[in-house]
Amino acid sequence: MDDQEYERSYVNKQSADISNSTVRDIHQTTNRSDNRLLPFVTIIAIVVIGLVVLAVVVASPNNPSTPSSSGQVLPLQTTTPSPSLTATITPTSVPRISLTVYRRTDSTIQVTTGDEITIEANGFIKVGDFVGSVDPNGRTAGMLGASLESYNLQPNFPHGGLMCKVKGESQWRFCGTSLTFTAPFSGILEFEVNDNDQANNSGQYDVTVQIR
Ligand SMILES: [Ca+2]
Repeated sequence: MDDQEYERSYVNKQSADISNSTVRDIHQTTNRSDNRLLPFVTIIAIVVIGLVVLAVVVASPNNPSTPSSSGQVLPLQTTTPSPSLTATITPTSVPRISLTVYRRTDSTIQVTTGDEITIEANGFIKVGDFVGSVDPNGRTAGMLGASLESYNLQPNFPHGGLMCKVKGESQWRFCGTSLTFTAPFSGILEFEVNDNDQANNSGQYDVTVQIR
């Protein structure tokens, strides 16, 4: 090997050494960079995961404590179904007690204090040749408007009309074709035809009584 060859060989060796050293330095530098970045990458990953979890929790529609825009906690909304009202009211059947009346009648119908008594009546009674037949409402005047008070048991009630009371009451009630009243005390119901001469009468009133 002459001097020139030795010089070229030496230069090539130095170049190779320099290249190897550079590659080694770059590799070490890269490793150091990786080692410094690792903690930051880990922290960023944890933060991103945390944000995703928080977003999912906040966006949950069933979250009862989702704050409103004003910062207040809204109550959990519940849906209460409206009740369907299907109850059917069936009227209580009140027994009807029937009897006929053509004169004073002490019935066997017992009432108690506070009972609501409903009486209905129809039919006709001929109260005399002069007046003729009347229904339970009676008649207030005879022919040509003549007064009939003198033929009455109860002067101020229509002649021949149906009257009633609870046994023990001092005054008759005018019943007519329909009357509802409250029993002032307990007792039996009494009926009467407002006519002071019943011997010349014919016919009858058909009466029904309901007690509630
Ligand atoms: Ca009569």
